[in-house]
Amino acid sequence: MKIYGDLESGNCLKVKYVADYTGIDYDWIPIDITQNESRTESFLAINPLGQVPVVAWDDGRTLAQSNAIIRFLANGTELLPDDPFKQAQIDQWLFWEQYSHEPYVAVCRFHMHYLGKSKATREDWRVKRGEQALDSMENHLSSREWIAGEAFSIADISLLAYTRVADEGGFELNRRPHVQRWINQCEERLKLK
Ligand SMILES: N[C@@H](CCC(=O)N[C@@H](CS)C(=O)NCC(=O)O)C(=O)O
Repeated sequence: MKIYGDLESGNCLKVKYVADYTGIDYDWIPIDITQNESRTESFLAINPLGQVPVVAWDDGRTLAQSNAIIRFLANGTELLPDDPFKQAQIDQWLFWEQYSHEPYVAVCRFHMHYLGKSKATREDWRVKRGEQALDSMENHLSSREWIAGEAFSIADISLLAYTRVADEGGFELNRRPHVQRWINQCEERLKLK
């Protein structure tokens, strides 16, 4: 399996985290999105949408969209229970991550971290939605150990990717102790520290 990704991208790191945790063998193919490497003819042949992450197998199959990829890779592992309702509980957080968290937290981080722009130049409406997403997580995690169900899952990995670097987008993690505790737990599980 080949993972095409940029190591600065949380969406790509989700895939790496799941592959490393579950022991899946892969080749990492670096794609530097700042150098438009996701727009070359050879890359567009793998993902016509021009985005990383994308995964390719020797038999010609490809799969894009970080949460679809991690959901597929996690099948049959402890990161995704077999029970359909428990899977749906995880899915609700994967969808929430893409609709209510990533477009705000990750895009503010892109603005500052990738483009080198100042915190003051972030879009107010986007900052507001990012703060709301992190507050929702703080509230949710105040009474639970993990994001979905009783165990560490791909819901945690999906949300971890951009939450752990939210400070690079100008968001304060210091005043969110439950989120911080959860980040530490996830990082320990993934051996990121
Ligand atoms: N919803 C997609 C988002 C993918 C995405 O936005 N990828 C960015 C990097 S994080 C990218 O490839 N940007 C380069 C481009 O759009 O040209 C996912 O979850 O995989």
